[in-house]
Amino acid sequence: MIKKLDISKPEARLIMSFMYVAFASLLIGGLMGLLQTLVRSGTFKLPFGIGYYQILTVHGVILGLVLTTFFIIGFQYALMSKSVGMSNGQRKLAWVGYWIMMIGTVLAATMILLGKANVLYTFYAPLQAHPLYYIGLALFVVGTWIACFVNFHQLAKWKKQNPGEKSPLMAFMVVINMLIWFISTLGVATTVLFQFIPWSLGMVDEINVLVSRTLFWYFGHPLVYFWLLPAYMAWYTIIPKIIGGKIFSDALARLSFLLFLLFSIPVGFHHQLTEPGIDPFWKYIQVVLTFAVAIPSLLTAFSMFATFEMAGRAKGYSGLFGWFKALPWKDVRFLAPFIGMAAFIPGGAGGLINASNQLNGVIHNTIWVTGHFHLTVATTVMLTFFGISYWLIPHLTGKKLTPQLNRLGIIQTIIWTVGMTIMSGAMHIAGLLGAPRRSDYSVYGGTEQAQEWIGYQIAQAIGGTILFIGILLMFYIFIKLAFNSSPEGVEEFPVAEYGDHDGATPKVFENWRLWIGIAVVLILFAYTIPLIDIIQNSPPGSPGFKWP
Ligand code: HAS
Ligand code: CU
Repeated sequence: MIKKLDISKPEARLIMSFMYVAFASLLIGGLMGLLQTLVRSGTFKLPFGIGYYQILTVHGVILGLVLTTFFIIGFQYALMSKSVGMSNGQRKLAWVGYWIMMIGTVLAATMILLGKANVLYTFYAPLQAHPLYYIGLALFVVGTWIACFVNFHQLAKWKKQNPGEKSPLMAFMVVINMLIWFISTLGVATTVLFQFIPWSLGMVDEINVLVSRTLFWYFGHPLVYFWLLPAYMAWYTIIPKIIGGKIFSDALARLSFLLFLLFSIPVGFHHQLTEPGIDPFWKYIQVVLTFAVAIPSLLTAFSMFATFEMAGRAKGYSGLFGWFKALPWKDVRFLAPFIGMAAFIPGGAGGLINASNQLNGVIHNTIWVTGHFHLTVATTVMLTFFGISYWLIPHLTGKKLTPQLNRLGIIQTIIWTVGMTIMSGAMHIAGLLGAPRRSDYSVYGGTEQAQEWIGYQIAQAIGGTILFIGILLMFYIFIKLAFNSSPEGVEEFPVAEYGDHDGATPKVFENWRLWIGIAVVLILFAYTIPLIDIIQNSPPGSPGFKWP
């Protein structure tokens, strides 16, 4: 039996505060996305002197950093409250983290809206933003560190109160994700504090571009797993309950998360394969490690199929694919994350293409990459986050997911799937034809090659418009879930149980010193020599350039 705790009213208020920010971000960021696809279709011009790179920065920062991080930290607090509990002191500290994140967000957002930070979410040097943009980002990260320590403290306290017991699966997973986040944000914090802030303040004239990008991608790749792992948490610990099944294997789930801790960080070079100045040998090593980090995702795919099949067989469905019919297709809490899983088959395959050196030369800096991350983060992760919201929001607000809202949710899921298939599909194809990413509309002097892209850009605008309708609908559903009065009781927080056959989990899985130690050794191995090489042999630094 898995022990379950209740989420108290003050805890629910804390978690909901994160959710409000997440869904407000969805609306604003989604609108920017719509505008981008319209601009790129060549049929629309931005009014009031608003710049394309300005809205592109809003889109990336508010969806990629703000929405995801607020949702994830809120959801993770919910998992922790449910599995190990939260003390009053921990909750107060969590609020401090929340407000620091908010101040950071408001600072950075203000600078973007004033047009003083048209540098995109990757803020590549030598593009330079206003110092307050970087200071805002730094504060945001500090706020998230407080969340890390609250989560670590929650599990440590539970362990002290339950000596010798295996930590609850949900809490184990949250702690791993926050370890990945903490270790990787050290890189981005270093470049922001020691390179970008002094440089943007004019204290130094030049910035070492390659060092800054390397430190960014040291963070930028683990960032995508920080987004993905909360989706996996729901797949492993929640979905089995929703489909009337059991967790396939506790040990396999933990192993997969441990492998993420080891392999998600020492791989940032796969975003820099085309950059000169990094020794090819170390690019090769990090590509090998990148292929290693696909393994826990393959384990997860295996676990999901096993969970589905076991649930179907237990309900009496037989035959090779009979179990497929046993899945609750009309339950949006299942359907949305399931489509997310299905999208990860092409999404993950695209990732493996990106990571292959020669193929990366074909797709790097093309809109194929944009197609890749709209399948992964904007479909796999987002549809799972929506799937979570359908039960989490009403659970926290004391409401119920009514049959009408469930139906609207299914329509929302279908709209998202159709819109994303059109948009991301068109992006992948246009990318193969050479269409660049991160770029305003241009006919490139009317060249023949650029002509080929136009049709796909119009398709992207059509997909983007459908997606925006999906965002409006999701926002409406969120408001209904949070505020609609429903007399029918409170939505359940689904927590899956273990199957009868689930064997023992090796004790070594909880040896944190060992796993963090191996993770650090791998990071030092993959980064020390190339970083020293980059620092010693870099060309002179670059002055800043500001996008008008
Ligand atoms: Fe990626 C670029 C490589 C996964 C996000 N990626 C990006 C960028 C983002 C991003 C945002 O190597 C752009 C950054 C920028 O602004 O420049 N990516 C990979 C690899 C993986 C991968 C190897 N990416 C992700 C995930 C993301 C994400 C996850 C977000 C959440 N990516 C790259 C590379 C680049 C890159 C290069 C740089 C490109 C360049 O040149 O700029 C792997 O983790 C993928 C492993 C996944 C699998 C799939 C397992 C399948 C599962 C589903 C099971 C389904 C079921 C349902 C059970 C092997 C788990 C069954 C249903 C049925 C209907 C049958
Ligand atoms: Cu990556």
